[in-house]
Amino acid sequence: MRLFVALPPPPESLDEVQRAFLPYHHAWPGLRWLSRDNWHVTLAFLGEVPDRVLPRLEERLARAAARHAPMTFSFTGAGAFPSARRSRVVWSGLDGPRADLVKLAASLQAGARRAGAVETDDKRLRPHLSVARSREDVDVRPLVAALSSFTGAPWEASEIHLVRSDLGARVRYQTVESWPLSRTTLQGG
Ligand code: 2AM
Repeated sequence: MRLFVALPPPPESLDEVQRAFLPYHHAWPGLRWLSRDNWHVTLAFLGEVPDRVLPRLEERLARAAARHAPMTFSFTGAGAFPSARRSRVVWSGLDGPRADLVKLAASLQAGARRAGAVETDDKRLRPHLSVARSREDVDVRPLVAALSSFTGAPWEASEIHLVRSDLGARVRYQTVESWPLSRTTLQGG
């Protein structure tokens, strides 16, 4: 099955992002706005994982989650991959302890690899919430500029989800399992 690990932001925070982008939908017909039900912050893309690897994978992810503490983020502005001038993916960014998030993602990826998930995407994480995609390059610089002052309320990232992605006419995401970020500051290191 095709799997990834993600942070599920709270619905109120997704509402804020949705409200911020909504006024621009009609002006950008080249963008395909993603279903709000599917919005998430990807931490690690694991690719195709054999069923037999799942128990070991879940053990490793649980262990990695337990080694990290909850973190506070807020959504901020807009950006695009690979660039605003030639965008294929439009996203909102995350303000907060990005270095901690990158560390969490690296530890999830390392755990997944050790468990036998061999297709993990090892590119360095650039934390974002994807909201739209396009098949062609779209110059979204005016959209990025218009949303530059958007900042959502702070929210706590306190758990990770292992999500199954079923590709088809309509992409479907289903949470397989979730674990709390349960390190307390008292435990140290
Ligand atoms: P995204 O985070 O920009 O939306 C499932 O495909 C999720 O994993 C999506 O959220 C997707 O992009 C993310 N992802 C990260 N690396 C990926 C890759 N190499 N292939 C497909 N999706 C990837």
